[in-house]
Amino acid sequence: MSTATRLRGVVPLALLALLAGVAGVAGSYAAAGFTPAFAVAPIESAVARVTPGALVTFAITVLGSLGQQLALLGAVALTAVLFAALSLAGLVTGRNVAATLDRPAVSLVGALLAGLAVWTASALLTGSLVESLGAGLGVAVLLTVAEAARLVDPTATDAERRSVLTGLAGAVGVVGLGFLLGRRVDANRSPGEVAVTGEPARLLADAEAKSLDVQGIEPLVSRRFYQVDINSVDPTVAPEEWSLRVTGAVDEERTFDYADVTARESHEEFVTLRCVGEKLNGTKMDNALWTVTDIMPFVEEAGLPDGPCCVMLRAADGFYEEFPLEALRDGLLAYRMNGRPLPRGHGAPVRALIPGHWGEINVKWLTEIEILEQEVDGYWEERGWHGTGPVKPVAKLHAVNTLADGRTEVAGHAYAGLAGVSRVEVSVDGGATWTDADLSERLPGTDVWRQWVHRYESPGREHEVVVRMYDDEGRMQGEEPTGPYPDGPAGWVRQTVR
Ligand SMILES: Nc1nc2c(c(=O)[nH]1)N[C@H]1C(S)=C(S)[C@@H](COP(=O)(O)O)O[C@H]1N2
Ligand SMILES: [Mo]
Repeated sequence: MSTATRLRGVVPLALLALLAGVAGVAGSYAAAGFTPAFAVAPIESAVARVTPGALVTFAITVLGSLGQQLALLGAVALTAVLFAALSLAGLVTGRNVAATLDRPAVSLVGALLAGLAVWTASALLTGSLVESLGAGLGVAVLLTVAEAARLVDPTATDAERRSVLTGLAGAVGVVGLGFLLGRRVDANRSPGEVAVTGEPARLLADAEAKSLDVQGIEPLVSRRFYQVDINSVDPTVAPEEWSLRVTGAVDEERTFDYADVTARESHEEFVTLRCVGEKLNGTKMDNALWTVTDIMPFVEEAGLPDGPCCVMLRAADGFYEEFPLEALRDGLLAYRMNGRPLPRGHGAPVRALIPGHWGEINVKWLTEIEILEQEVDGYWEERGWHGTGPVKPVAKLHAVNTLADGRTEVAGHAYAGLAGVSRVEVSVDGGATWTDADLSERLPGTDVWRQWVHRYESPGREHEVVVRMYDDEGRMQGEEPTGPYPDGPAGWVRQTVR
């Protein structure tokens, strides 16, 4: 056989294998939904772990959420290729055995072998034997159908092509079905609407009443709370299987379960979070009402000696952040958000809140509090960021409206963590003159943002609006603009308005 003929023989096999790989991913999604049992999840997090910090930073600061979508897409492709390689091995084995025995139908065994290999691989990757059946079935079904189409008349000149085309149709079917099934799995897992009552309802109503009547800015309790994760697929941790370990430099390591946390004295607290990696005038800053209990009693029950400087919080998604023990003293465990159980995307069943600090140390899906005698780097610090400290002050400008009376309305939020927000000033002439903006009434709490609004007679031409804030000590925020990397964006927000 000439090399060209040989190559021509390989192409349909490779195509079939690729289609099988795609069907395997679809089958995996059908069985697991968007959970860690989805075979793409461990691949994506493995890739994220080995990706150089500079590239991750580029993705965050330049690509934003597109970066995360690309990462997911890349992981889907990688998983499909992995499944395709296993499918190819199965296919080739099946056909070789069939040729040796001179019994063409035996090649169907290849489809079975491929399915078994993919099932095993997925189970090894995800640790979920049952859900991994979906991936194996997707592959086995697709290859069986395609091989069967070829076996109808294996010696015909178009046999391979018939097989590939049938495989293509099969893959379209499996992907469509997989998508529908996977979506159902996801929908079944999300909790229905729960009515909010009691203290949370009262506080949420209060926040709504205090929210400024302005189009285009989030109310004081965000309608859509931003989400930042190291992985696209979030952990699924049921309260009954959750536990929190207190480890490291303590007298005696302790483990607590969900009931231990929720049985404690709790209270409702407004806490604002902001991501160190966001743009200066970005949207990764939000506020919610959390049901919380203090973190320190758990540490003290394990016995906290005098020496340790620091703490490492670890999570079910493999995330970890380290910071001074001092900051943990104000730390909270949150298990409800806006009067409802903590959503999966925000760290269910229990997350940490570290008031006044950048979002990243507010570890979600918390599993371990490790007390340390020495400083070490956390996940983002290993990648060059310095996001464990207090947040920087900011006054954002998110709404520019024209009012019915022709005036211009500009508005946004101001936040400075525990330093508080006492005043926001606006300039509509590029910083030459300044006027006090109106502020929303304060919400109870020490780590909460405020809204500001300013209405003025438009000069009728292009002009530059500048915003700056003052904290509770009367300190004005710095003017100098800096990008997010490495320790968070700073400076006055400026915007050209016409
Ligand atoms: N386990 C875990 N906790 C995490 C993260 C994460 O990826 N994994 N992201 C952190 C970052 S960078 C931020 S800004 C906040 C965001 O919290 P949110 O997603 O609830 O808004 O969570 C922090 N806690
Ligand atoms: Mo963040």
